[in-house]
Amino acid sequence: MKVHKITGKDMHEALERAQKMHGSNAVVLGQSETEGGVALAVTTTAPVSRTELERMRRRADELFRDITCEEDVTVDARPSEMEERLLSNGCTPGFAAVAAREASALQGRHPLDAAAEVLGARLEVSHLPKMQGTTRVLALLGSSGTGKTLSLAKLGARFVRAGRQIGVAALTDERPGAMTPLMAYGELLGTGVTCFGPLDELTAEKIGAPELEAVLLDTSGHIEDDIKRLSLLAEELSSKGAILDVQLVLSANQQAEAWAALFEAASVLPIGGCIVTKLDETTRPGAVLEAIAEENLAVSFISAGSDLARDLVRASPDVFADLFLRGRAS
Ligand SMILES: Nc1nc2c(ncn2[C@@H]2O[C@H](COP(=O)(O)OP(=O)(O)OP(=O)(O)O)[C@@H](O)[C@H]2O)c(=O)[nH]1
Ligand SMILES: [Mg+2]
Repeated sequence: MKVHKITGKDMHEALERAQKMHGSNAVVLGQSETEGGVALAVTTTAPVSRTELERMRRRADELFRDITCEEDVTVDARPSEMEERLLSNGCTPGFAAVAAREASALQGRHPLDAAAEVLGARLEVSHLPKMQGTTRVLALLGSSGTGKTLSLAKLGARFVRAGRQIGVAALTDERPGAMTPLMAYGELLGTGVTCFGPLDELTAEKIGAPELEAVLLDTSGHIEDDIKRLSLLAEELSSKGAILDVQLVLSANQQAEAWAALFEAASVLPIGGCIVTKLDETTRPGAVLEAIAEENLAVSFISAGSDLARDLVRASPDVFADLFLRGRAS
């Protein structure tokens, strides 16, 4: 698939030249005024998909932008291997094109090494360092069924293994049976669970500050209610020298609209990072990573399975590059 730039002193002449050079099947992708008249971007290969049409249009824009470029030039609009991989792993054409351009500008590397370097740096890694003398309340916020409770249990297991002194608490909605899994995890971790019902007062003391180093706080999955309660908790904790660190739990197999709604609603809270779950249940992990990168949010952990000990992996540039380019974390 090629995109050609044709110029003429006016539209009529440019169209005539396009037809003469590329036949009557030539399709005009775009037009632009030039100093000497008008420029057209044309192709003779009909795009097979919307994505391909978008890519061709972008190439046309590039041709128009480059005012020093000779007339009647042709550029190859075939996507690079990196772009192909990003598109098939769920990224948008715009994201793929910009990343590919940045990678091709890196000199002296194998193209895939350059791609990994660019993509690994697309997202920040969120760290959860120990804070001497301050309780960090890590609240897991996300819509129902995204994996909040299981991620909390996996995180808890990591903290306990590392000898860190933690507590477990939950904002509950009083659904019968909703707390059963978390109660079982609390027993397994040896922490128990402090539950806060919709009418219970949330205080720093009740949640475990300042004694505990960290408290893992599960939420109910009713985003609006959870956010209201977490906003009050943020104020309460900061007045007592503790901090609230909200981790957004995003399931990789959700629709982009669900992630966007969560980002928007949670923007009033202190967001420390994101936990991406269910990466084993999508073939397009690039979509959720791109959505997080667009929000300038960091990622703390990723999850690709329900094994308590094995399936929570620390985020890193290598993990991001693998997900973008290979569609899975190695
Ligand atoms: N395959 C897979 N399953 C997961 C993953 N994370 C969680 N699950 C499963 O997803 C289901 C929901 O997980 P929960 O942790 O209960 O989700 P939740 O967000 O707490 O759900 P609610 O409390 O109802 O809002 C469970 O069956 C988990 O085992 C993952 O990374 N991969
Ligand atoms: Mg839950």
